[in-house]
Amino acid sequence: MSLLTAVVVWLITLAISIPFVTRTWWMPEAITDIGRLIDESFMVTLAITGFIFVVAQVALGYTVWKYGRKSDGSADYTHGNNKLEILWTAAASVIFVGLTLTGFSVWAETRFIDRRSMEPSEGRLMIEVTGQQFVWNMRYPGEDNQFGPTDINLIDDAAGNPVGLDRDGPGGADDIMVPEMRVPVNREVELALKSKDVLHNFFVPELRIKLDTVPGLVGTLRFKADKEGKYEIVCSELCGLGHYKMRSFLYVVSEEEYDAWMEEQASYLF
Ligand SMILES: [Cu+2]
Repeated sequence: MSLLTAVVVWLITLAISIPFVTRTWWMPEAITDIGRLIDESFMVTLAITGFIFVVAQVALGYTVWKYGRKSDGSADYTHGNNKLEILWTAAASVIFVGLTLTGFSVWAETRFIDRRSMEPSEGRLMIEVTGQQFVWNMRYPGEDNQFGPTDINLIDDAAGNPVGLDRDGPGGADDIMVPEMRVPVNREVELALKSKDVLHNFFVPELRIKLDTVPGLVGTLRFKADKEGKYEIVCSELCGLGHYKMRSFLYVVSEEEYDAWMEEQASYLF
């Protein structure tokens, strides 16, 4: 009977491991350099924790098999083993701190940007993303590369002004508001993430970036997509009844296609 239990434990372990080894239901392919580095970091973590998981489950099965209920009662009672406690606590600490140190720079690369104003950074395409129940609003600074001022009294969803942009303010006349995101391939993009109402979360799986949008705060994310295509933008923070349909799309297109689109958007303004 103990052997049967042990075999069941081992079979479950094997079944759980198969999708990870064969990469069934895997993540979509990363489309940024940083995304690929994050994947590397992820694989190192998965290999270490996966190895420990399998070893622990094999040991569990073996223990059940060897010391399961037996008529001769051969198992001993133990008060614990300090040496072992110290050993595995130290080992876990080394692994966790080590993984943090190796993954830290990759993680920081997409997030730590000096952002005290809404001025576009040198050479980057700046896009302001405002989450609201239940849509994503993208704002481009337009030809002058400067975002116009906003005023809460000017917010009017029905009139196509979800962020209260003041068209008469400095730099406001040419700002472009769209429900979808379009960026040129291989261009550094910087996002300023905001929320109008509750917490949302901006997530594009292929970019491997994800950040809460918090009312009153400006979050920043950076990316440089190197593969053209259409990618889903999802809200991954439960934000209300319509959360499930809060999605948009990121289009990574050629420089020419992007310019043509920008021109078309600008033509609607005047
Ligand atoms: Cu949301």
